[in-house]
Amino acid sequence: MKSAVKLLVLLSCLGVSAQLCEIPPADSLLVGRVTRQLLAWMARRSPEELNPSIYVGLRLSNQPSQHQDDLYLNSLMIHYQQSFTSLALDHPPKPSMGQLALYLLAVRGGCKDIDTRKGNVLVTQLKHYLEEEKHRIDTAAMASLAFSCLQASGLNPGLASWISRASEHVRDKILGEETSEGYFGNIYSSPLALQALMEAPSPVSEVACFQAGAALLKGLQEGAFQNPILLSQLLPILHQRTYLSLMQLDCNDKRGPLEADLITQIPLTQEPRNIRVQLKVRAEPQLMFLHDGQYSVPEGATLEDVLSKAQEESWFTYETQTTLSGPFLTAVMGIRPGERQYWQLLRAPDTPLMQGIANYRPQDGETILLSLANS
Ligand code: B12
Repeated sequence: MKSAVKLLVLLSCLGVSAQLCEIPPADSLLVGRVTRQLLAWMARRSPEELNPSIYVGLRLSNQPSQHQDDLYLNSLMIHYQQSFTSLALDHPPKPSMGQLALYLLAVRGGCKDIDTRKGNVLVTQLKHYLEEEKHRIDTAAMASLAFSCLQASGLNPGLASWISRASEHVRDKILGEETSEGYFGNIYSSPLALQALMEAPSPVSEVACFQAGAALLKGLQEGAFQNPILLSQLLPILHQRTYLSLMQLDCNDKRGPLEADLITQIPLTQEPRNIRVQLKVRAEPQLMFLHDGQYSVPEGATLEDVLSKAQEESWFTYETQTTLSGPFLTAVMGIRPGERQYWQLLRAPDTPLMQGIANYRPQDGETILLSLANS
């Protein structure tokens, strides 16, 4: 089941009570900083930057303020309804199944009625997507959340023992992916994994939850989280909530603007020094590099800054597509990946980067390899 499909299952049974596995309490200044990061993303309202995941994350964290909430939710609703009811073939482009499922979660979180004519069109569209995608498999965390949701909803009494076994199976799979640092998979798959374990706790997961929570808080403190989707999966956990908590939200709450906290920006006293980064491009392992150049960028620059510098100074070219997670590299030197291919980001010789071009910051002397790979 694709993660978006599981999101849909979740959506259909948001009526369950959450049982929590504990993570260490988060420092309120840190929580304030993450909330502010997401609120800053919320200020971006261009159609391609509207992001239902951000709304869901904030809504599960007692934000945004009522005023920001109305504005953002309205923009989301107009955009998504137009995308599906527009007669023009691909203008604006139709949201993916995952985006549509997140949007419907956002509408639910915003206490709006989905059961309207326009809402029904979207739900029907989601069902079509679901039919097309039902044989694909990906993340265990989303599957686990979906099973917890089904289990608690009691909608399928005949399947109760099957669902229970499936839920235990995926929970064991998540626990089996625990790393020595305490993550499940890696730092970026851990927020959703923790949400899953919070909804399907067992005595076995108690210690693992606590350790993963501590590791995530450390990563967060060190600035490892920039991707808005991942931040919005993480913030609810800091409030001991999950996607399944959407149903228990108080629709009459009075949410105000976030109180100012004591975080002070550290002033930049010195011009950053320049570092050198080598950029190589290959489309086939055996062939020579299509591009190989060295570029000088300020220390702390992102990989996207390096690509942009390379494009300015050489024959190198690249294109990106805006996604809910940020810019995704779609073409390099005019080459667009074929079906089930993508441009993989590696630190030479063969270490895949764990962040995208907008968030990864290369070190001095590092070689980055853009490699056409199979997904
Ligand atoms: C599926 C997937 C892929 C597929 C996407 C293609 C497809 N047809 O589905 C492939 C294999 C191509 C892929 C590639 C990469 N991925 Co990926 N991917 C995922 C996954 C499992 C699900 C994404 C999704 O469906 N999102 C939900 C929908 C609603 O949002 P969406 O915006 O419509 O989805 C699109 C984007 O998410 C985009 N996408 C996928 N991965 C990435 C990574 C980045 C950085 C960006 C900006 C966009 C992006 O593809 C989706 C479909 O079009 C997530 C894990 C997760 N559970 O989120 C990791 C994840 C997003 N990927 C990740 C990474 C690191 C990458 C790579 C940078 C790996 C690499 N070293 O090359 C590359 C991106 C390189 C590039 N060209 O820019 C990380 C991001 C971590 C971070 N800090 O931001 C995640 C969280 C996995 C992880 N736990 O480490 N990915």
